[in-house]
Amino acid sequence: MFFTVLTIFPEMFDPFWEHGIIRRAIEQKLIWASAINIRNFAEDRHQVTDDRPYGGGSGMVMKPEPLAAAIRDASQTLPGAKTVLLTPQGRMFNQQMARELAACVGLVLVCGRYEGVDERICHDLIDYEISIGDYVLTGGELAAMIIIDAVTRLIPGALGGEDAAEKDSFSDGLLEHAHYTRPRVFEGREVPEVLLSGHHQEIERWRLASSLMRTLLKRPDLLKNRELRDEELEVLKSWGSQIGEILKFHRRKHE
Ligand code: 4FV
Repeated sequence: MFFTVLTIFPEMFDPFWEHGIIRRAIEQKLIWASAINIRNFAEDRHQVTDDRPYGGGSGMVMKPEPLAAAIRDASQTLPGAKTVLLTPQGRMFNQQMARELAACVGLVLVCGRYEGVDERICHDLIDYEISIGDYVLTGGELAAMIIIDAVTRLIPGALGGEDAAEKDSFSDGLLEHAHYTRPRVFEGREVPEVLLSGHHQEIERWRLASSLMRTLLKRPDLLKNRELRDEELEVLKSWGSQIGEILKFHRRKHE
């Protein structure tokens, strides 16, 4: 998969390309990634990429000409790649969108700065407007890194274990189960016995229960209108009957 980032601060990406899963994916030629300076496409000798907003007001706006030239150049270099503008106006990024983007041949990620980009860029040069959250950043670069990171780890082989990404939070719409590693006892807290049992079925059932409980407690919104798998239904029913017993006992005690 190809990633081209258009930014006035390409050097921000140097450390990003050189560490962890992203570095390994580049070394394994699972991804090709480059950050291009939009200033290279500004024709004036000061390579100006921003100007004052029409209608007045504070701040500056990114000029359309250098941006359009940069996007067209990147799109020619990456035939079939989708162009993405990182903006608070965009569709909210999530794991499902990461999966969709991972199916693309490439992404041209446009990073705004200042108050944003001239609106005329969005009309016919941008395929997707994506937001990473309802807050305002000083630039789209961090958002571009988040998208490249979340998409790259979904590329087969990027995480090492073939199926590692399938076990992700949100991969099945639930939060991930609790994780434990050595030591068996840490500051008086023990690792759940079942995880030491070697009973893979029991361990899978425990992990499912852990996932459901964490999702129920921390993100009940994720369970709303979500189809339950049989084994999930079984776990919730068992909890339901246990809660039923407790309530029955409570009612009897207070009649
Ligand atoms: C942003 C977001 C974001 C807006 C003006 C860059 C800034 C500045 N991008 N998700 N939230 N962008 O705040 O993606 O140009």
